Amino acid sequence: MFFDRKDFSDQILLDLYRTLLFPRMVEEKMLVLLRQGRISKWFSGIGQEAISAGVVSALAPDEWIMPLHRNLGIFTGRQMPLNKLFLQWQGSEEGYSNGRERSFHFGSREHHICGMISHLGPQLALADGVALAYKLRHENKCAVAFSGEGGTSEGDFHEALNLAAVWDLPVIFVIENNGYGLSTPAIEQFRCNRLADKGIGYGMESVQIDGNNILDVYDTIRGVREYCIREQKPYLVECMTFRMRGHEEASGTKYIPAELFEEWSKKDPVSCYETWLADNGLLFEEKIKEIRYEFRTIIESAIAVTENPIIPDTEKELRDMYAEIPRHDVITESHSPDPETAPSKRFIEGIREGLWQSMEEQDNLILMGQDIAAYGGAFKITEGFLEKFGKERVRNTPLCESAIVGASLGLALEGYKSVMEMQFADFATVGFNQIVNNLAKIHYRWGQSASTVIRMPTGGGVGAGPFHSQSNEAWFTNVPGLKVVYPSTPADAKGLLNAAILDTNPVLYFEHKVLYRSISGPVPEHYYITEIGKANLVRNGTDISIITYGAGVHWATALADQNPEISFHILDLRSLLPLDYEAIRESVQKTGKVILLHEDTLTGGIGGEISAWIGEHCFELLDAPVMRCASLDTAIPFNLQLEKNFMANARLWETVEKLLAY
Ligand SMILES: Cc1ncc(C[n+]2csc(CCOP(=O)(O)OP(=O)(O)O)c2C)c(N)n1
Repeated sequence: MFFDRKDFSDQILLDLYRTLLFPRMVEEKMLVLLRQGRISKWFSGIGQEAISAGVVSALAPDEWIMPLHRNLGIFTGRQMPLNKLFLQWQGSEEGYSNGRERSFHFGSREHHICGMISHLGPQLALADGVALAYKLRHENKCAVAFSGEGGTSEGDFHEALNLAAVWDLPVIFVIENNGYGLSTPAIEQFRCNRLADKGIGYGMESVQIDGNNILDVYDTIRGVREYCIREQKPYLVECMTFRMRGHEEASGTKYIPAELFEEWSKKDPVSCYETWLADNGLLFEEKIKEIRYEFRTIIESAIAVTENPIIPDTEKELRDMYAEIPRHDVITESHSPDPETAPSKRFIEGIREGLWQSMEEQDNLILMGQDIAAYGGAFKITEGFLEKFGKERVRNTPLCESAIVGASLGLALEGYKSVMEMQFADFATVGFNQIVNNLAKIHYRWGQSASTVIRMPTGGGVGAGPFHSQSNEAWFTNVPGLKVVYPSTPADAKGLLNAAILDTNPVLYFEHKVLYRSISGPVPEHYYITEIGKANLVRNGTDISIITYGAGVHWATALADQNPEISFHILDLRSLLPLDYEAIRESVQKTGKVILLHEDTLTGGIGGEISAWIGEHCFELLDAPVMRCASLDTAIPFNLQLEKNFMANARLWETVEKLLAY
């Protein structure tokens, strides 16, 4: 292997050796521990260490890295204490994730490392978000994200690279091409000659290098980093390497031809570099022994302190799913505002005003979404925002929901808040993984908050068919770590949006499209919040309780207006996650007869969950079975008559009659 020392000092060359050798020795120890059954799983990076060591050495210590499962060298290269790493790998409470995460699936703010979730691909867009934060602050920094060659087949790879290119973000995308996915060879993974060639398609500079040559990696990344910062552009680096062990230790290597191991063992990154240093008089045998002894001692003493079993604390487990909301002195409007003092506005204006005032209040708030800038968004909610707040904060995005949700998390890592407009709630499906796995779980996993809001224009009634009208809120109420809010009045539309933006957790904000321009009501002009998790008593009554939200609130009040002889008790939940159980209990107590009404389909809708809770906790308060009134268990149809028939509202009166007659 040819090493070109360029202008590197002896000290740099020796430091690189140490950064390269240490993870190799840690790994060798891990393999022993694995055989002894002291750790459960290990993804080996033996043979690939030069990539992590070169990358981490070329970056500033406060530049974020998004490593994967074979990048031990990133963690050790950032000087993370080895004993804490061992504790992490053994699932100890004293590791980096309170025993909640395995192997490399954790991060550390202190070390500017955001570890992966299991899914390959989504971490790439986080680097975009971080790089956007650097760019907005005009900092001389760039972010780095890793992918294996297998991971490049994921849609997330495409979205992240395209977004970085379009937004001119200083990100280095590093592909570690070790020839195999789990067992799948590169020939069954892609058809381009070199993965570096993909850069051309994104309008991005790229290079293919020898990933086993520490000096090549270090020098390339150093230069590429300078380029990314100077030019404010991303760069793709393909590092050719080989994995000398199985995908993970239990999976073996039978599927890899033996000749490949022979060939690549001659290119071992550690021994080749060691030999070169020795040949050039920079290392000698005694020194090598001394360094290895030093490392062995560190490693042995780090493992010695690892045997504390976790005593589960359920309260703590539940609490840690969410980040604490910081104290603030914003006015909380908990009830419907006074129509005498607050001007009447349409629902859409409530949303718009909340967004506008939040943008004024918080200059670290970024808006992102398709067509939201000059065009003002599909529903014109952000019309005029570009002119007022500028194109850095009001950002049109390419069509890449997953990358934008990922970027919002990257922004959060760097202290920015963002509101993403999902053009229609239906399209959350293509950002689903980022929402339910990355945003939702990160705080529980390693204490990082994901302070983002996703606006979800939702619901039917406009004849828009199965993919522009769905009620998909229940997909998310099943995911701990998320908050789900769903206003029904203009005042709550504003207050809940402001609260969502102030919250430190990921909040899905559902806004019903039919309500946008059909509903008006008093909206206080000042900046205020409506507390998340608090329901609103719309009507106090004694015969039947209707517990509902969104459009359901208006169906219920219309029905109550038409039937004044029945005393309806109507509760607007406003928040679906968390639910206001106290208000639900009070509603049950008031009438003993409960209808759970929602536009969402019946099976698996939130009504089922609330019904179960009432059955468990309020059984003695009931005078009749809890009834659910929901939309049909079908896709939502296009034809208006079919759609009307689909809607829960079509069966509301018959449900009331049934319950009254019980
Ligand atoms: C989205 C997703 N699909 C499948 C897997 C299972 N899986 C884990 S690692 C792996 C192979 C990855 O290959 P590559 O990206 O080349 O990285 P390498 O493991 O070779 O470093 C697979 C299929 C996963 N983690 N995520």
